[in-house]
Amino acid sequence: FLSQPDQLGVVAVGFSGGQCKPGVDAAPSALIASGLLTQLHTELGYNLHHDNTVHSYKELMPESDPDVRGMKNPLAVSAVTQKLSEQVYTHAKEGRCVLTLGGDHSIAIGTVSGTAKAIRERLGREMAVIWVDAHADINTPETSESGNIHGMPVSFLTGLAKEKREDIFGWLKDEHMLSVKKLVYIGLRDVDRGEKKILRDNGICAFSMHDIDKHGIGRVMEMALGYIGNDTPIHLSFDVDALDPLWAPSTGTPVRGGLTLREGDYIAECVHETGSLIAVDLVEVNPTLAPGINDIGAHETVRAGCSIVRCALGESLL
Ligand code: 4U7
Ligand code: MN
Ligand code: MN
Ligand code: MN
Repeated sequence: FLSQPDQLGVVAVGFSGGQCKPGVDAAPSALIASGLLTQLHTELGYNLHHDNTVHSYKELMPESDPDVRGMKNPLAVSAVTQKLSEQVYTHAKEGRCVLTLGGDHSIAIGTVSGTAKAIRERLGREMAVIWVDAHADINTPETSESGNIHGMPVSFLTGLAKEKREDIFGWLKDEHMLSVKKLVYIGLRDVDRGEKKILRDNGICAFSMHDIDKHGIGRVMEMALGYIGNDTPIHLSFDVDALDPLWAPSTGTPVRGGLTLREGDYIAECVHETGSLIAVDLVEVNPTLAPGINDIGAHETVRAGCSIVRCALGESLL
């Protein structure tokens, strides 16, 4: 699906407005400082298309941003994701794979809408999304108890949540949308009551930690990729909190009982092996939330995030 498979578009998104804890905006710089982009170039052989900027989108920040339908920072998140959607679209329409370094998971409203539109225009097809996360991020503004938009991106992307106001996600048009039938979750273990009803009512394909314990990650990936089917472009949206806090403690909403680092890497490797990967998001690394002494937690979390990205983009063990 990539007309330029060795070309990688990179967007670094230093944005934290989809939730309340500062620091997740520092992740792209930390990931890049630890050598991620250099490795992708020198070890994996990608030609990088990157503006060498960590975008903070300061120019898009509204003077005041009151809650709407309980959503926090709705104008800021909408404006940033609208701009990001265009950035990602610009890479994807050239046939490049797109790597987005977040930022909190609200930014997936921008990344997924951008690739969905580009894939429709280039190939006349609908892509699939593999959402690897402890959480389902499918709250509507009405089911959300926190009001944090990083818990809502999937509901806006699938049209389960809608808002007429152009400046609050009303810019999302049909061409940006993802079908609930083309969505697969892996790693779920902290799903809100309203979200469980949404998953059930819409027959959404989801593999929880229970399923991974029961079948093993090998069988779960067979089932997940079997559901998507060969010959469907895949956008991988990886929330680092899918990993167990043992491996990735520096994240805003850690949940115990998660994936091992190897299981996370394996998921990414399997998606790479399909040859259908068109985009990767790595989100929710927060290097300022560092349990333990001497920032060990932050260092380990950044390292885990880099590993996931390298596996998705084709680093092999042998
Ligand atoms: B993340 C939560 F209530 N569901 O809506 C919510 F548990 O992108 C958490 O996956 C959302 O990190 C977590 O606020 C969003 C909560
Ligand atoms: Mn998430
Ligand atoms: Mn999460
Ligand atoms: Mn989180």
